[in-house]
Amino acid sequence: MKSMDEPERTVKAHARRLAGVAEELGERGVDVEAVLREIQTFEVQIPSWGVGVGGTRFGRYPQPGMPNDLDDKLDDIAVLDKLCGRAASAVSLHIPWDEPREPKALVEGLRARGLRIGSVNSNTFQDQPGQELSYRFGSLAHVDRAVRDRAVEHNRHVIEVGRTLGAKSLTVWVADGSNYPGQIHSRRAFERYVESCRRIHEVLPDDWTMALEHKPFEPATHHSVNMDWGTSHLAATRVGERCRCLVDFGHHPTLYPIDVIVAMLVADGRLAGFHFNDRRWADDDCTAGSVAPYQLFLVFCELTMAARDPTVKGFAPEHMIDQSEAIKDPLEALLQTVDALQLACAQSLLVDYAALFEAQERNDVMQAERALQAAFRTDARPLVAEARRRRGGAIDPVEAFRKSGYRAAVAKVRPAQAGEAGTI
Ligand code: PSV
Ligand code: MN
Repeated sequence: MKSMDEPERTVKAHARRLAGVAEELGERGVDVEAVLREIQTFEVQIPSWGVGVGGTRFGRYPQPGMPNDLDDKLDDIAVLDKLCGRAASAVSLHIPWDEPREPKALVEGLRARGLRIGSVNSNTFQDQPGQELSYRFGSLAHVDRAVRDRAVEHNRHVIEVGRTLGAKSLTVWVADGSNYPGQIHSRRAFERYVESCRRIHEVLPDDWTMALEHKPFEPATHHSVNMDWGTSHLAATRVGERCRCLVDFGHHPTLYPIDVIVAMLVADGRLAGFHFNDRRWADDDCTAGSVAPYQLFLVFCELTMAARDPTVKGFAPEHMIDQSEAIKDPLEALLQTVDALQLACAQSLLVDYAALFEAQERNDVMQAERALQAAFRTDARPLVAEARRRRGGAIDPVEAFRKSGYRAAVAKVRPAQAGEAGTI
């Protein structure tokens, strides 16, 4: 992709808006330079599966220029990373979806593009071609020891691949659960799940962590074996010291306050990190911050509070995006997502926490809420754009991406993908 010479009008408007917000924040006693520095440290991992077009069970509409292999995906992520000012340099892989043929060559491929590996994700929620022991009735929690062994073995294999790539964490999500009441013995299934996870934890390299991801349902329609943060926490504490809980924004009952889940996991040192998206139904369907930006902001407030609290030890959550775009250009959606995350991060840095805590102590509900809303309702977009610009990124990444003509250029060389029929 060519260098970013953004339109004069974008550059001028940015300078004007930045000066305006800097003046307002200066009057409120905010150290704007310190905020800009902190925004610049924000990083989020990009999933290898996130740069392709997604779909639903009704079908999938291919778009021109979609990536066809891991190299294409890395090319796309490198473009994204550059536009975002290097906030998205780590790539998270699902194995076997993006199993590298030559892990060592992948290390080189990442390095050549200024990227690096993030977490590695195991996939035991699908049978692979020719797989004899099926996951139809579960994987790590299956009643049959042989199936569990296979699923444990797969996770150990993912750790091995991740080691060669330089990864430091394994993410485990299983589809295990039930479609009908009575189908499985819930408690025993949970115990089998924990036992299998323990066998994975046993071989975890010393400097690695392992993340369990919960989800209430789907594809299991009655319940998932790891169905909520409480179950996930119980499992993690039983599995081992380096096992934590991952919070995917889509995986909660409607209106559940995700910020409070985060607070609880921080309280016990078990927050692994996030899969960012926004929730409309059961899973990773929407661009982060597109539906409930206040919820996203509240989560970032919890993170900022934890990071500044000396009593919270070893706080280092991993941020990752996990969303699926059926309609938008997936790269544009990811640009929008990184921007939304940086914005929520910036807003959380603008909260007057001293005033917030003081209002809480006085049971002054109004002033406590006003402390949050004053930050949320500040237009922090120029701060995010400036932080990005200082790291070589674009003031307006989506505009710069469109202007670059990248998608049209790759569409000429990437074979078109076939549409897929729905399965209903
Ligand atoms: C499951 O719905 C999930 O959120 C898990 O993170 C999977 O690994 C990912 O989506 C991709 O299907
Ligand atoms: Mn997820």
